Parts: sequence; structure tokens; C-alpha cells
Amino acid sequence: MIAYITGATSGFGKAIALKLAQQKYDLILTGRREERLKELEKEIITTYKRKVLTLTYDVRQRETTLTINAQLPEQWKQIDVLVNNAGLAAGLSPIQEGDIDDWDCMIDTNVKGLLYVTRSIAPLMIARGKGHIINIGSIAGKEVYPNGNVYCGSKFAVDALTKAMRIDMLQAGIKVTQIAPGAAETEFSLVRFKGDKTAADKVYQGYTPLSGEDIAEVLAFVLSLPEHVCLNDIVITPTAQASATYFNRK
Ligand code: NDP
Ligand code: 8X3
Repeated sequence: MIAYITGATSGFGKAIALKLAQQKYDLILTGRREERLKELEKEIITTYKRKVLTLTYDVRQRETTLTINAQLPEQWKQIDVLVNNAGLAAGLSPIQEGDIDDWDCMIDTNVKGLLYVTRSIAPLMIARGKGHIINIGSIAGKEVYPNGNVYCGSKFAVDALTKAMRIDMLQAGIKVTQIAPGAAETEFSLVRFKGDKTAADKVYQGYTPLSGEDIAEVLAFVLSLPEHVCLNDIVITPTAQASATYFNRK
């Protein structure tokens, strides 16, 4: 079994890679930070004895993404699972004050990047008549919150595209699932606040947030189900979170 995971250099993607390695998947792992991909490759080979192919690229680069995936070695083309995880939030400000570069970055990564990867990999699954695409959406793709505007819009797009993929690939036998997490402590907030650790830490104060391992656990459960069962959409929050903005902080 082969799983292809985008954004495996940290957070959810890394935790999912380790969990699926433990479950005997060989892995195609992508991200922009090559050194981290190489470290993870070493860890997986040493600990779990699985095969790993690392691909260092930026999902925003259309030609690079399409070319790298078109040139996958023959033995790596039988992809059973695609996890569209690479993504980010950049900034948190009202739309009338938003940084347009941040908007482009989020839309290019979370929406267009996800589409480029899916467009590359889905035909390989369809040719085999099986495969499972798991998109990492967000509670921000279910509810809009103050200053979340473009990030929320990009994740609403993931929500819609997940439904569209399930419809378009139904006759080909492809499963499509969205996992939509709430607050999870990864590098997400550090990236959103551009390295401001104090602002990032504040997001997770007073309650226990989700971890990458929590998401990996749920994803592994999704993959454990029988061939005729497809979990379509999973919203997962910390116990202390009831909506995008309502928390029980101590
Ligand atoms: P992290 O910042 O820890 O991980 C993000 C991953 O995405 C990294 O591996 C990063 O790799 C990769 N990535 C970002 N931009 C690009 C790009 N242009 N090209 C290729 N890879 C890229 O955050 P999370 O693990 O939390 O985020 C993973 C996903 O989960 C995202 O889609 C995020 O929106 C979503 N999410 C996060 C939540 C949270 O609270 N943490 C909640 C709900 C959803 P690299 O920098 O090496 O390229
Ligand atoms: C990340 C969760 O609520 O910060 O997608 O947008 S949230």
C-alpha cells in the first residue's frame, strides 16, 4: 500500500506519515523543507522499515507540481491514498486591511495547490479503479470567524471541492473524505503570526488543543474501514471547543 502525503515536514502531515508507516504503508512525502523530509525519511526507514520517496516542491508552482508528479517512478504510481494536507493561514486581520500577498499565498496553497496535486494523482487511482483521497479541511471551512475571511474562504473551497471530487469520481470507485479539525497545536499559528511565538502560544492557552497525532489517529480509522464504507466528512475539535470561536478556557 502506498500513501502520498503533502506537507509532511511538520504538524498533521508528519504525524500522519509516522502513523501510516506504522501501519505498513510505503510513503511519498512532500514539502518545501528538504532537510526535514530527509530526517523523516531516515526515521521511518529506521523505525518502521518502510520505503519512502521524498519530493521537495512548492504546491503553488503549477508546472513543477504537475511535472514532478508526472515523472513518478513506475513503482510509486500505485497510490492507494492521497492526503491533501499542505496548507496554511497567513495573517488574521479584517478584510478591509488584509495583506493581498497573504491572500494570494493562502488561495494558491490551500485551493490551487490542492487542485494541482489532485489533478496529477487522481487519474492514477482512476486507472486502477480504486483509491482514497483525504482532504484536510478545517472548522474554518464550516464557519466564518472574525478576521478569518480569506483563510475561511479557502477552507470553504476545500469543503466544496471535497464534495465535488466525491461526485465526479463516484463511478470510478474512488473514496473521498474530508477531515475538518478545530484548534490543533502544530506550527500552524506560528506560520499564521509570522514567527510571533507569543501570539501563537496564546491561541492554545487554557485548554488542551488537538495534536497532530490525534488527527493521524482519526485518519488511520478512516482508512481502516471496509471497502464499501466511506466516511465523507469529519469535524474534530478539542473537547474544550464547541465552535470556531467558542472555547472553555480555564
Ligand atoms: P503546519 O504548519 O505544522 O504544517 C503545514 C505543512 O504544509 C508543512 O509541512 C508545510 O511544509 C506544508 N506546506 C505549506 N505550504 C506549502 C507549500 N506552498 N508547498 C508545499 N507544502 C506546503 O500546520 P498543520 O499541520 O496544522 O497544517 C496542516 C493542514 O491542516 C493545513 O491545510 C491547515 O490549514 C490545516 N488545519 C490546521 C489546523 C490547526 O489548528 N493546526 C486546524 C484545521 C486545519 P513546508 O513548509 O516544508 O513546505
Ligand atoms: C485552523 C483552525 O479555527 O484557527 O484551520 O481556523 S482555525
